[in-house]
Amino acid sequence: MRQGASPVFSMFAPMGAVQDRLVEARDRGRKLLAVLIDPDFGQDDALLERTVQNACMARADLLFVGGSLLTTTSFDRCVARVKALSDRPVVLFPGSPAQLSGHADAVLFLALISGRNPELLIGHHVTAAPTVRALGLEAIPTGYMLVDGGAPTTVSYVSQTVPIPHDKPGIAAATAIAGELLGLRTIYLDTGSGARRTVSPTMIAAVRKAVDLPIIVGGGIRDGAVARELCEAGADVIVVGTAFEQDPELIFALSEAVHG
Ligand code: 1GP
Repeated sequence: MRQGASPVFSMFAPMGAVQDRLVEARDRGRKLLAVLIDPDFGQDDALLERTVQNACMARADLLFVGGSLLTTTSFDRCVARVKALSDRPVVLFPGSPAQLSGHADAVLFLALISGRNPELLIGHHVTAAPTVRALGLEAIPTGYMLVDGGAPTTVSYVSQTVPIPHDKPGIAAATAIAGELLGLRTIYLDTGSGARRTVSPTMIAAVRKAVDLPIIVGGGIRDGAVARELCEAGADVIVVGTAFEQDPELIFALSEAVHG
């Protein structure tokens, strides 16, 4: 059961509510901003509080929590704190089956479809599924595609997968179509946290043309003009983590750019 819900949450409460928001945003051409909170970073209570409060004040649409490699043992506490501080849907972006919490509203149930690591295509899902069900979390079947962002990232190392080359939009489009045909409900194009380069607008446009699914884009996004360009190419949700850790006030400009 979800615990610690704020009264404001009732707007988003029904199962499937987060997925519905993604589809509605795509249908209406309304772009969404997701703030990614790394639970290791979230151990600093004051910084976490400031980041979440800024996210709410700046009208960020979603709060993602997760990371590909965590050192904290207080993942659940971090999610509970984010939920208690915010009136936004809290969505888990788990790097492993250990990153589940009943304090969240939903989980991106990620299949790393750009890779060929069976554990990340089905193994971790089998491990996590009973807990996801028991917690009553909304699971959003997500085709996660790692794209080369100019240098190896933690996620490429930890997942032991080869990213899609940055200049191969056709591979990304074919992979996204496969994900859609397999029944996945959203596509996440990511160059990884702190990447030097974002996913290219050309690749986003190719994926947009290939599938109807909502498209989430993250990795290396640091300024509003770039975020806007990625939205115009077809991204429905822009995810930013590292840039807000470095400058929590940046969220206001980014939010304005994304919301247009
Ligand atoms: C990483 O998409 C996210 O998986 C966000 O990346 O930390 O570079 O913003 P950044």
